Amino acid sequence: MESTDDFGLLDRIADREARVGVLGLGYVGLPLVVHFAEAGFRCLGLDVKPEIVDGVMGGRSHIDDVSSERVAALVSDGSLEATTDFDRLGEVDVVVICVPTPLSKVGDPDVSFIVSAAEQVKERLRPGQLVILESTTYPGTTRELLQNTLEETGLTVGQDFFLAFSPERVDPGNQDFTIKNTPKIVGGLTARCHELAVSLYRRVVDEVIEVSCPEAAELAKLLENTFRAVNIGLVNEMAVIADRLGIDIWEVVDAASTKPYGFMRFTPGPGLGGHCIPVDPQYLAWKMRSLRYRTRFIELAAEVNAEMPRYVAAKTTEALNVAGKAVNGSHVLLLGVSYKANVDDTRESPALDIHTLLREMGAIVSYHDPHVASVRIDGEAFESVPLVSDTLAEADVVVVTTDHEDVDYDLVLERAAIVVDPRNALRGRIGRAVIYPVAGPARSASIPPVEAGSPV
Ligand code: SAJ
Repeated sequence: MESTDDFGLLDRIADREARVGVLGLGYVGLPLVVHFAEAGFRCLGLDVKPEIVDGVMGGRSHIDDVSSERVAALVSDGSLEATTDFDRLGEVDVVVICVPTPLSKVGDPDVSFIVSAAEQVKERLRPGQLVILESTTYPGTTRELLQNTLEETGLTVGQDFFLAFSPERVDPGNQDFTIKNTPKIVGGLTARCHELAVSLYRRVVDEVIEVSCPEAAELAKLLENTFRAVNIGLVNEMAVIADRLGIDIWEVVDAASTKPYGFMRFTPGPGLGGHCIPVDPQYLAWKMRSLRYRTRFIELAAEVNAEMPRYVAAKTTEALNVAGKAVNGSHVLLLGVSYKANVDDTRESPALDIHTLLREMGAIVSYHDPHVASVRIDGEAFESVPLVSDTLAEADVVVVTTDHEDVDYDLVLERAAIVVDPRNALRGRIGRAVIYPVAGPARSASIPPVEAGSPV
């Protein structure tokens, strides 16, 4: 039974009188709550970590994309508060849940953060509240998990409280696409839920994309990131194919990328890192396994991508062999341990797998990463070494595992003996070093260039 009454919430949203709570102040929640506050709403950020809450209340941001100045200004004018006191959830008209959705140790979805957030909201749920889930999750979570938990209060969705799903589309470090100018998908449980959620986001984003139900919104997000995982898997398999054929994969990708329609550029690499792309598709695979359906593209892409660290370790072995050296006892310098260029995040980074694989083969492995001063790998702590002539000269081989922009590649070219370059960070350049791309022939100033017209 749909409520005719929205408890005046629609008007309070329109007048920006509605109080907005954001549960989870990580790389999604903090930018979001700051954005709502800057749009004129009085906001309450909630997090289980006192250090995060104290930081916000002290006018400090722990997220690169949000400056401390912005946080401080909002806290001092009273439009942003943060607390660990979840009893205060009753104060807000809107609760947006932005908690992590990782994988468990066995690779299944870990929705424990959503479950605990739902329980926290349930204990303070009152008539008239709008609850929105933004965390990436499998289709059905909002309806099966959140609605059921919240209705244990005896309140009814669409009548007493309102519920919707709107996937986060925060791309850390992206200066071009912000919360405001990135279209926001919204799917409500009922018409009234939908109307309220759409109205809320229309006040803070340029474009709201309405879908018919939360499941469509949940699956749209998974399609976006599964699309990436599968295409990255495809281009990685193309790299292996090109290598077998003696063809430079980067030349092939660059050439294919000139097609002005019907093609989208992806580039091969040492594997698939980050907390989104390797993870999100597994939420869909898990859900479909429960419905006895195998998501073959997701599984195959995961297999190909997971194999790439081993492929790079094999390339490194090959490069040492050509130089008459065994991996065992060789000094290997990895350039970059974060999962992609110019970030400091090492979650699921393929560089860590490569580090482990080479050490298992007896190599002495060190790393240099201007963004990561230290990292734990298999329980052992490692520190970034300075990128200077000596460290390059001491290395039997250098592997470019992350193509950070702020690395002195000129020095690498001139001081390293051998470079394995799965990221094509050296962009085809020639120098003293013998360079092994992820696919295709080695090159060096001392190797005569390949005659044009024939595969290498
Ligand atoms: N990668 C490749 N080849 C590619 C692209 C990526 O090997 O062509 C690797 C990266 O090195 C990294 C992993 O895949 O290890 C994931 O890279 P990513 O570029 O997808 O970066 P993420 O994980 O930061 O993805 C986020 C996602 N944003 C959200 O979920 C809101 C994704 O949807 C964005 O498209 C992506 O950022 C982006 O474009 O930066």
